[in-house]
Amino acid sequence: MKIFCPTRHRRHAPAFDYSDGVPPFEHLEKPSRIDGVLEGLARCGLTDVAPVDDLAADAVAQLHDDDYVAFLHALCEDLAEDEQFIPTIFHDDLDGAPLRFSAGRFCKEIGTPLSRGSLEAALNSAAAALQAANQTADTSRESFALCRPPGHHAGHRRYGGYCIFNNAYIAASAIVAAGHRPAVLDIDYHIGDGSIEFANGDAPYHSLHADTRTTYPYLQHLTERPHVSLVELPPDIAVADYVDLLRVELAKIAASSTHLVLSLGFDLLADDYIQDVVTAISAEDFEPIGQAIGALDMPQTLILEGGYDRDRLADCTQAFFAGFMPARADRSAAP
Ligand code: OKP
Ligand code: ZN
Repeated sequence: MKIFCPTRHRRHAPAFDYSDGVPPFEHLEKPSRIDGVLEGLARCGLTDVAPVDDLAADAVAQLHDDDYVAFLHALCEDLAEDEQFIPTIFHDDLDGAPLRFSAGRFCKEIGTPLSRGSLEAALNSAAAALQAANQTADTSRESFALCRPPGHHAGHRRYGGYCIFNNAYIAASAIVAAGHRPAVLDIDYHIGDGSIEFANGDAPYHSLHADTRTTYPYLQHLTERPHVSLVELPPDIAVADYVDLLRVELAKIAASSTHLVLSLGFDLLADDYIQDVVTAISAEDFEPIGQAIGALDMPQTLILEGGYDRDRLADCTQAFFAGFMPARADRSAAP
């Protein structure tokens, strides 16, 4: 499996995170997460790492709105090297306001502070997704993009939830452009409310996620619609039940699509600090999850999303690929 690792992701390094009722705290969507994932991959012998230096400006311009991308360019350029930017005002009549007071048009959550390097890092993260998708489309072999910042909360014209550009749909769009029919399957603990904006008949969206009403992004009226399949996880879910729910989505995807784009978050891990409704999933439990997904007999592009327990990310990654890689091999050996 080829691994696509962005080389500029450290340019985005949010210092503080914000949540209701607590003082600002250390931001855990941090550069060292990638080191944890790489360590887990190496333990599985997965060391075919391609560094990605590119910026996917064209692919991002095709997916996201022009005024949103132009805003990010102008803002990041305006920031001092050591500055972290969070908007202060949010209402619907900010068009034409001074640059720093217009950000509330696009920012939907203040736990995603931007810095001078954030745009460069987000474009580089999108480039990793794009290269992984192109490699899978060209060779039918699985690829893994170590995207950072993550992407599934980023919509056409909004950032937040640690996400700036939608890496999974950057990948899906490239696979569509190559003439295939991908499905996006999101196993991050959170729903990809950004990804949902991009779901369509060419690239449907499937997600298993914690209750969206009581967990980020706290959406109260989310419902299924054509090309969007949503599975809410019950509290304290354990791996056997999780894999049962997962198999139902995998069967739907097998019936409708030719390629898989996997939004791979490791924040399903019990007690990841981000969980409002906790799971009963251990690091080792990622093995049967990886196994079930790897057995889906179609080319797969994996896109990193969340997972914030820096000390256990390597264990989660190792377990996932200990299940995933043998399942890929078995499936290619099948007659
Ligand atoms: C990004 B990803 C909850 C605060 C939530 C944002 C969470 C972003 C998750 N008290 N802060 O892993 O889906
Ligand atoms: Zn998440």
